[in-house]
Amino acid sequence: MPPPVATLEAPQVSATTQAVAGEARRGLTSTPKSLSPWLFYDEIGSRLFEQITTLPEYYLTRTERSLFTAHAAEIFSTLGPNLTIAELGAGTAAKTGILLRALTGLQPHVLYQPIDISPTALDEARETIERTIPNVTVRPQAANYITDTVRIERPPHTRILALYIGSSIGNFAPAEARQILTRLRSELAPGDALLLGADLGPCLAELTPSKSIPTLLAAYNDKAGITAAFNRNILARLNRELGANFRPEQFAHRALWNHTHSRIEIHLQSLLPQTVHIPANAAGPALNLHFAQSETIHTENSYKFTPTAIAALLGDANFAPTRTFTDPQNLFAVTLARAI
Ligand code: AVI
Repeated sequence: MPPPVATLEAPQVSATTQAVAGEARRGLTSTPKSLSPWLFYDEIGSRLFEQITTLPEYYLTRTERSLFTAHAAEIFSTLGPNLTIAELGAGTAAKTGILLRALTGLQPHVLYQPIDISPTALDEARETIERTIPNVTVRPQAANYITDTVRIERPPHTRILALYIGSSIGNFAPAEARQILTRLRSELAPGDALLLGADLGPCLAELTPSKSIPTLLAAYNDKAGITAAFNRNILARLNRELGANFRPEQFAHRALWNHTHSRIEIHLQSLLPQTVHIPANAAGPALNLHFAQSETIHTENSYKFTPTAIAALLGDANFAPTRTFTDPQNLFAVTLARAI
């Protein structure tokens, strides 16, 4: 057998690690410093987010779920028969079961197409839905709906109901949000529909009652500190994946309401002057990052909407809102819209 040949090939770096390295370099060498919220969702961060959705202060998930339970029958009677369902950013599809179960009561078979960047979440979604809801076929698609065009299958004689729920739309700046909905609309035909979940803003002139700013702030500053752990995990992830030496406990979790932009902003604030090292990687040479005391890394925006703003966003993407469902406290809105 010939001796192994020494090669000068670079060590293999996964596409994800390369993207993490690129985003860390972009965001942490910018002024002000920022990191994109997609970095939250590694395995640990996804688990922490699941915990957030069960917190007493985080009203979003349970309120949207209660709206689905209360209005699923009405949503499907408005839409009529022969639907197939596609979901952007489905994750483990925890809330979607309510809608699928209601639909299987109205048509003999449902094709459900969850789309998500995480193959593990999609596996879990398929396993749970097919095990617990008869007559649903799950056809998952691992894709990044933010950057890639997704394919939505249309069985003969069916219309598509696209789901974009959980107020994920709120984690994008208005122009990006319009782009996501416009790209989704390009996969649909007139007469198809969209169900959009969006968190409502505080102190809204057009809604009585409307939530208070303290209620909103509490959802992002929970007493158990899970949101703080979720936020700091972004630094721990850079340590794990890039060999950085962040000390996450030296950064405080900050969530504040930005009235001008109608958004919650999440930051990590340096508690002292400090320097952090990130070794050289596929994205470039080593970095020594200096943090002044109180300097922040902006890690997320969570936009909050008025019903008028939701209608305008949908209209810009060629959807016409047909019904909006809100809870008695006007915390959250689920809007049904027709593709036009
Ligand atoms: C996923 N997204 C809708 C959440 C939100 O409320 O903006 C992410 C989150 N960030 C902190 N807590 C929850």
